[in-house]
Amino acid sequence: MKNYLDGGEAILEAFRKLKIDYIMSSPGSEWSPIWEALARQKIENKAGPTFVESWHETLAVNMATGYTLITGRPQAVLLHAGVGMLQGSMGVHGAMQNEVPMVVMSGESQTLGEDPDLDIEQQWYGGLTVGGIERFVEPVAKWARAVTSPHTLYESVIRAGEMAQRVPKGPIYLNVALEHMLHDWTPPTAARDVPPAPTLQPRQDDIAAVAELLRAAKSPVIVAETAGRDPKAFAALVELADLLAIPVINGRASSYANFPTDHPLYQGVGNYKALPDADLVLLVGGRAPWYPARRRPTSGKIVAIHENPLKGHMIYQNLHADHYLEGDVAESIKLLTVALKSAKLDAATVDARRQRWTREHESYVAGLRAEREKARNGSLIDPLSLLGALGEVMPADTIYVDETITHSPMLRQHLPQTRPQSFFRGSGGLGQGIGTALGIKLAAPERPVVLLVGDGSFLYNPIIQALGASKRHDLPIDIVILNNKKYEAMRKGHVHHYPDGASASKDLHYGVTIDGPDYEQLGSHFGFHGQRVEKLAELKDALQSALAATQAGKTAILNVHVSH
Ligand SMILES: Cc1ncc(C[n+]2csc(CCOP(=O)(O)OP(=O)(O)O)c2C)c(N)n1
Repeated sequence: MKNYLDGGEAILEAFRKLKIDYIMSSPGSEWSPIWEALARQKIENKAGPTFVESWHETLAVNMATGYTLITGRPQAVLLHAGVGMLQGSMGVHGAMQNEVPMVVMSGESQTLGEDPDLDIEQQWYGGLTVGGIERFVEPVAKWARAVTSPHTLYESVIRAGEMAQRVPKGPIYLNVALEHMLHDWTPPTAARDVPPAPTLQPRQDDIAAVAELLRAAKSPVIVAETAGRDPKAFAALVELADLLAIPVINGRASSYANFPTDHPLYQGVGNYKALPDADLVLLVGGRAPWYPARRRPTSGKIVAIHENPLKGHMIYQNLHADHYLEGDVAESIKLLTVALKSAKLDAATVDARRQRWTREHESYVAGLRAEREKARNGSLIDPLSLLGALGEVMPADTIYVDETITHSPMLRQHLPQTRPQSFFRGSGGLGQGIGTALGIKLAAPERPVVLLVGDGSFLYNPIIQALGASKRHDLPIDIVILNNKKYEAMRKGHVHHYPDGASASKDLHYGVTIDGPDYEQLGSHFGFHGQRVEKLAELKDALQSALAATQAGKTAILNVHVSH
């Protein structure tokens, strides 16, 4: 057996130094140098990343996203040439929008068979080599370049991993020539262990100024949008809100569990009625908190808190911020709490506020309960009944991944989110939910993971490939399809713009009906559990059976026929 020390080993060693746990990949023939290095890693029983193979590029990227959403640590994604990269590009675009760090790589040949001393395979000459894959990737990645030589390869990968973690976090793409990977490599004489990116925090003066605004405020409000992606921020927000009895609202576009929904200060999603009278609004992790953006929701001051408040990937934003605290969200909130703990607080004002918002919380929760009870009517399954049943059946540490459309607002309002990292909604286009859920399961194997997905959205996913990955990598998840047999969002949007048009008048719609398959049977190829649920009376038992199946290691697909 020959021991090659080449560019493949350089890349794998860089991944080891970056403490990358997983290489998510969908195969391509440029990766034989990495596979050779991985085989040696295994034979020599050496520590290093685990190779996770997928049958589809979207899946490989999405699994990396899901894993990093839980752990915060970037992973590696290896795709094939320009074609694989294009296939995975929507996942990369989603990672960019979600500020998820990752190192994505694909390769092509530079010599194309013309080097008499290097017999590369012939498929690279023809359409496969495009001569600059990075041009495909530039618009959807934070940074995209070709590695310049075999001599810069190792440090280029290290730097890609370091850059991905820096603010704004995001996907870094490297085009690696096959020839560079096949080239001999001399490891650096003093290879370093790569430190994680430091946590950034705002200046103490800025913290003191905002703490004073908070201390003096009579009616402060917190609007949280992306804060809860980090469990430390979830805990820090609870401590700050508790200290001053500040009500917490999840922003209209919130995509994470930011604050415990059973906390007496929690006031719901997009429930902005407290904002007009607020004299101070803390906007925690805000991307697009108000709509239309021009409509300032308060006459009070607005403080935007995030390491990257102005998103370069968005074409337009108007946060109306009067102050910024720029740095890690958890760290900024903790610093505010420390400053306020040493300030003189008006206990009577804080007490009165707590009582008022506790009453408001109770009435809000009672309103939600009444909505759910009203929906339990007849034999059909109103989506609200499904959400109620999930709340009753699923354990408190369940992680929900949301890929629904018209049901999403009610889902975010009604699903219990009492633990950190119990809710995620992706960015970008449809079709990424299953992969994200599988990546989340990989990072949190002890927690139940439920994907809630519309029938239309489900069909954009690489379903068979994802079920294969669930089986092969032992990642059992619950897939609950909210099946209304249509793209309801399309119908709604059409009627919104043409309320008295031909379609609305004659109920004649294009782009709406879905004549889908028996979704519950799709898992049968893998020995998975599946059930079609059409009656309300069957729903709870069905959810329990699905949970039992996942606890026994099998993914479950529930095809729930919802009434709208
Ligand atoms: C990749 C991609 N293609 C198309 C769309 C456009 N789109 C947005 S919502 C939607 C309908 C989704 O249908 P479904 O999941 O059944 O939800 P419903 O509208 O019925 O609530 C479509 C097609 C998209 N967002 N992403």
